[in-house]
Amino acid sequence: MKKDTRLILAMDVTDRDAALDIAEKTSAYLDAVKVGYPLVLAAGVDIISEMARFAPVIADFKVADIPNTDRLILQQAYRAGAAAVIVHAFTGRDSLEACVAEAGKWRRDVFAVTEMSHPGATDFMAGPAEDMARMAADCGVTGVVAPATRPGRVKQIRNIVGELTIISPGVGTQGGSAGDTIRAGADYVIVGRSIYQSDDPEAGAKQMADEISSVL
Ligand code: OMP
Repeated sequence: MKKDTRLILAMDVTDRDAALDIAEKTSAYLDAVKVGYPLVLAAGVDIISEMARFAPVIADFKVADIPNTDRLILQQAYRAGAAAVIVHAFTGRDSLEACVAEAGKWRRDVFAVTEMSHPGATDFMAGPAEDMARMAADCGVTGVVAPATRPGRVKQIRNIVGELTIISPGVGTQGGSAGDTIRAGADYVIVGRSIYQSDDPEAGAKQMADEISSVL
């Protein structure tokens, strides 16, 4: 993945044409676009290759199953044109290893979720998040997902994963700040609604990219 603007747009837009229009308008400011269930279920899996015309696509399928099912899901995501897939780490080492092996076959990336960004993540996920980050690094993932809503946690997870890539959602609508998240050690921030729901997504993406570059 290129590391230019360090901005990943979460394209949780459920209208295919609107999503493609926003991708085209914002692509100059994006290092990647993240596509998940909302858009893929609305528009079909071909939306991944259509989006890939504008930016590398991270398929956010939060894969969380037994190793064989995980492997099959990643295979389909990469076949559809995804540059990377997001998987859960809580399913354990064997499942994560299957994901890393499949990513390796395709020479693509895989990111493992540690602690999520929403308040409910503190109910269960926060406790084992550092162990999950350690295991994910040990399994050979490309990187991990860590919460921009808690920059302190990004910093702690950075200490665990070393040079691995950290991508951080929760900036904007969820309350996180792009600058604080990058300063805490994230490589990229993931931003959705505060860009795609704004009156001018292109200006919104530019503003976010400028904010990031101001702290680099
Ligand atoms: P906004 O809240 O609209 O900026 O979107 C954030 C995006 O990041 C959504 O696509 C979420 O599904 C995703 N996300 C989180 O918000 N929190 C997480 O902990 C993990 C993810 C993710 O894996 O991308």
